[in-house]
Amino acid sequence: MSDSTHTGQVSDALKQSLSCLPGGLPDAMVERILRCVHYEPVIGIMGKSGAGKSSLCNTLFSPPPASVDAVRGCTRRVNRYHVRRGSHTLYIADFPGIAETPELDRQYRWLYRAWSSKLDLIVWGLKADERAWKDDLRCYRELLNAGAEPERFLFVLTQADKMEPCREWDNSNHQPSANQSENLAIKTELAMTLFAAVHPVIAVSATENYNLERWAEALIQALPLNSCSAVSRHLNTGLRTERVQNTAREGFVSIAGTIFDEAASVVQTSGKLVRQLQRLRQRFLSLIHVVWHLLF
Ligand SMILES: Nc1nc2c(ncn2[C@@H]2O[C@H](COP(=O)(O)OP(=O)(O)OP(=O)(O)O)[C@@H](O)[C@H]2O)c(=O)[nH]1
Ligand SMILES: [Mg+2]
Repeated sequence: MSDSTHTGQVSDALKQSLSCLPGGLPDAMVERILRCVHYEPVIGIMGKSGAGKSSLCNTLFSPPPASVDAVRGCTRRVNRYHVRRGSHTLYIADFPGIAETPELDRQYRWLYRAWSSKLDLIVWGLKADERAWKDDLRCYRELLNAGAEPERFLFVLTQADKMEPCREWDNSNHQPSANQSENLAIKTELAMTLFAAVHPVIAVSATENYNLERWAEALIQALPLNSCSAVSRHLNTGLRTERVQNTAREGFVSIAGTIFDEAASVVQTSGKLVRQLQRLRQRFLSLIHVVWHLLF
């Protein structure tokens, strides 16, 4: 069955469940719900050149959208990838990396500032084996000073397999050694402190497929409520874990609750009606919970 058939059936069922509300309220509420369903999030990927931003972005989607270069910085402008699944669209803004040359840096820092307010979330790649994050810190603080909100940033430790002692990486199980794990934990803690990160910092390796499920869960948790379901829809099947789906579903139910409360506030309420509205709200949100997987 197509996306639009599902959406049509769900929208009819939702309107039916709200039919005791007066006037055009059920239609208006369902229209707001559908606007959230078709919301098109934009996720930005920022950080130093060669941090592995494009590679990380490629682990999310299939076929991989970004180009990757081993030596030269290869993202020169903001590549805006359009990812479609059924009637749903997600935009990925893959940014050129900072700290390549001072001239490019001036341009790129301007670019980061111009875009930061347009993004639902900014994933900031920090290379795990990098000794100095001074350029990242400077650029991040500039963005905060220009008004960016710290909760919009999700820092991620990239290329975890290169963490010292890198020769100890377990190539068969794609896991760090005990020494590497210890160093990764120290580096993760350092990133949390230096950047005063709002969301957990997680160490991943895109090429080794290491810790990507945990990272996808952190990504969905860090997103604003209005975009987490829409983003979850586009994750590669392996990354759409039970926890990812639960978090996204709860986020959407919470948005539906807000839509219900705003609509209910215009209804004249007596004591009896308040109790009826509470029961209706519960039934409506249970229905949203059940039909979520048909919408996303
Ligand atoms: N070992 C290892 N190499 C990686 C990993 N992620 C990326 N790389 C390699 O690091 C190099 C740079 O990766 P990119 O994804 O192009 O980095 P970028 O941050 O997009 O670089 P710019 O576009 O220059 O800003 C490439 O050779 C990748 O193959 C990883 O998790 N492990
Ligand atoms: Mg790139």
